[in-house]
Amino acid sequence: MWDQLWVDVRLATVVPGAADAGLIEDAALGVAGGRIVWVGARSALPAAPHQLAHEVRTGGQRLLTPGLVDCHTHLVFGGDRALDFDLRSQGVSYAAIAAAGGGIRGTVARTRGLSAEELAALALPRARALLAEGVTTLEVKSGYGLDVATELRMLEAARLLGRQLDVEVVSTLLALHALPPEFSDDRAGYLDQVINELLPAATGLASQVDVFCESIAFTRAECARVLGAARDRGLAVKVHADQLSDQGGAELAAEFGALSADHLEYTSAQGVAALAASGTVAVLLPGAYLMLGETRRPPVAALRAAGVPLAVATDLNPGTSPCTSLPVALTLARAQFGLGASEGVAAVTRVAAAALGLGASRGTLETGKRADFCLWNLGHPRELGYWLGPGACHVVVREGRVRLVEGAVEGRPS
Ligand code: DI6
Ligand code: FE
Repeated sequence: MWDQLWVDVRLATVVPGAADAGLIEDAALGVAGGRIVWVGARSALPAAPHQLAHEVRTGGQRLLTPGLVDCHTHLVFGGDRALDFDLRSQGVSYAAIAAAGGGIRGTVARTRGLSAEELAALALPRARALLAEGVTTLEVKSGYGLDVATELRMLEAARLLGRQLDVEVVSTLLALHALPPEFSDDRAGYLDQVINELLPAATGLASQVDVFCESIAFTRAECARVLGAARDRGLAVKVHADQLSDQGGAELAAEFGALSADHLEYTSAQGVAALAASGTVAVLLPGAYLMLGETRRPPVAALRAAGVPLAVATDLNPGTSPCTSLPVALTLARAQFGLGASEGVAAVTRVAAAALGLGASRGTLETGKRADFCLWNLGHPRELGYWLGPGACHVVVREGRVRLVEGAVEGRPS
């Protein structure tokens, strides 16, 4: 007997290449031991529902999709940057605010004094907001400590959050984000500290390493040093690439076999070709594009034509993307970057899972995958990435456990 059988659902498998995100009308989904054990048309079920599973749940003709994967967040931080945003609305640029000691360094100043428990408590409502809208796997980056102890506390906070919310958190050491003030005359010294102290200390707490390759952050050569050291330790790598200018960030990501290259607004044709050759996922971050008033779009048509897989994430962070909803980020990506409906659903499920190296175990509704899925108050996959606000998520199931029903947590209290 299976643990659960869902019937009366319109199910989007999100397998590659299928029309309408692999939609199966009047579908059924069987779950046992936290895994998907059966997917298909209800009419093809091998027996009557109550003979197959202990618990039969009806979806009321709602849309069932894989659980969403938010593959790029900076969820853990102190304070906020509402003042920066107000300055930007008066015409001060992101780069000018950063140069004046605000920006990322402003958040660093408000993060360093906090314990891991305090950081987790501040991040908790933001994480809950993401989960309430369908996220079942979540990436969290460090990068607002810029010293060994605080970076480790940020990673510890991410671990605490995962435990408290009973959700899988993939932790990323954002090893190069900004030059800390105490190293303002000693870039090489900071890199030495990152490579010789931070990376060894964070291995085990983080499974991935990220770098911000940008004119206001770190050069391609500096990033290459850190990515090389990360790779030597067996850590997966990713790159904040070409967000504000073309730094060859996409080429750098490809050179190191990165799981993903993120942002990509200024990526060149060569950068696109490099990503295609390396199989690196392009992660689009439409919240940052919107909030920075950016007008240069990532080369989505060229990426698509080259066969680069496209993911979408919130980039949830205080400076450039205070976005706590992955469905909203998807709608922004569709509106601003021209993603199609099926492409969009895949971008927050299957491809986002691949951007975290988790494509084998989640991101589609196929037998053998983790039973992570969402039931939406929607009727067709094209409606995910259409509404520009909350309210569509009806039930979230993580590893076969019903975790959330219309905003109310079911199961283990958190
Ligand atoms: N790019 C971003 O959009 C975030 N980090 C990065 O490298 C912004 C981080 C911030 O402004 O606090
Ligand atoms: Fe980011």
